[in-house]
Amino acid sequence: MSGSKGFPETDLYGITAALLSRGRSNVEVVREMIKAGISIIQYREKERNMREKYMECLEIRKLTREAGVMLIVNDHLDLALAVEADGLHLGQDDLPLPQARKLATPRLLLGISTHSPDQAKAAAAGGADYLGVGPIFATQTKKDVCAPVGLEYLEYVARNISLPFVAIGGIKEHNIALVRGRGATCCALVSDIVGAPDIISKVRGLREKCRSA
Ligand code: 3NM
Repeated sequence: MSGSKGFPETDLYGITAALLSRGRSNVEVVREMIKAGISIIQYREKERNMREKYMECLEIRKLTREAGVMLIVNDHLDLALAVEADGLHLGQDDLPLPQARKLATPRLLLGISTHSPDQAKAAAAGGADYLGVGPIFATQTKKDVCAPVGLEYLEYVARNISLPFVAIGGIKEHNIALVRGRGATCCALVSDIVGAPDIISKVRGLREKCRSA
């Protein structure tokens, strides 16, 4: 997981999604993730307008900064810059990496979702700081995502790409040990964390499973 500027060595990467959060706001969920000891959090919110995202993300920036937690903003370079996030996470249909790099501050970490070896190689050549690798399993959380790539693509990245990466997609307490065992040191989760009634005990459970892998 090391080897690129600034990406933390950590086991879990938490991602927000208000609709899946049992009526809690993203801010409340982030507060719980921080208490649970998660050290990298992505602000991902598909249901709000930009002004609402800005206001919410600003509060999350304050919380994460106070806690020394890294904040990554999904999709929106302008939002990442406006709240002084630590990173931006792009999808394959977003602004291309070199253009984002040109507009970003030099310290902004750039991550990109990849779903195939060709995309991983292109991301490495295009200047990504870390990769999303998935979806490992089927997921309902991302609407326009491709079919699961399974553990084979994860193994390909672990063996062939020297950038840090996070495995993502359908990862939950019951299968995280399998994903770890196939080469992922860091796993990104949405629904299993934000949808947990008790986020702190969920994270504890996930970490126990990670340690057993
Ligand atoms: N990106 P859950 S899968 C945001 O494969 C996202 O790039 C994916 O949500 C990718 O943990 C995904 O609830 C959704 O399955 C992950």
